[in-house]
Amino acid sequence: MAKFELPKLPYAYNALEPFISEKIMQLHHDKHHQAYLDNLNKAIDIHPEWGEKSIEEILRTYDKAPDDIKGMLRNHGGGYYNHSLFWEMMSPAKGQSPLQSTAKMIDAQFGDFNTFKKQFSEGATKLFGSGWQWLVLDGTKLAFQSTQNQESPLTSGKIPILGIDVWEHAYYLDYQNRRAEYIDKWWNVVNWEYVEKKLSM
Ligand code: MN3
Repeated sequence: MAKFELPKLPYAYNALEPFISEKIMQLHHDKHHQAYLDNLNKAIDIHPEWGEKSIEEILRTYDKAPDDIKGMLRNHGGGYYNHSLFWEMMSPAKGQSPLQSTAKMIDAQFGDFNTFKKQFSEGATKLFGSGWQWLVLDGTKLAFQSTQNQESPLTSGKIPILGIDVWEHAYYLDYQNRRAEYIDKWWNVVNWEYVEKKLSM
């Protein structure tokens, strides 16, 4: 019995154009996200007791899982969770800016928004291979984190606030090898309302 389900995209496939194309969103959600989900559910079929945990709990504790599903939980559980967040972290309401408490926290931690944006983008650009660049809560402080493959910030005790997928499947059809350009355009579709809500939780 499949425990986890594919969340619906909270907007139309073409809603993030011209920054992220309909074609990418279709493949990314319907094929890539679906594959992470299917493989996560396969792991849970092998050891159903792991299906009694939330995905967050799985990602915090998979190190204690049996060896035959540990890697599946890390890679596919992480991929399932990261993409579920990623769709929510973007919005068709293009060109938003950080809202009140977010702006305040960013200024306090990084000096100003442009410095924050530059450092986040640099982290995303320099990440070697496939992975994610995150803004996380580390205790009560905002911090950057780069993770390889589908590793979740939850595994190292951080809370993901905002993240960008820099796997080639996230941008290759639109930007080919120009990752920096993809990152630059991606700022247009950041869902700052989502970030504000996460930070006031
Ligand atoms: Mn992806």
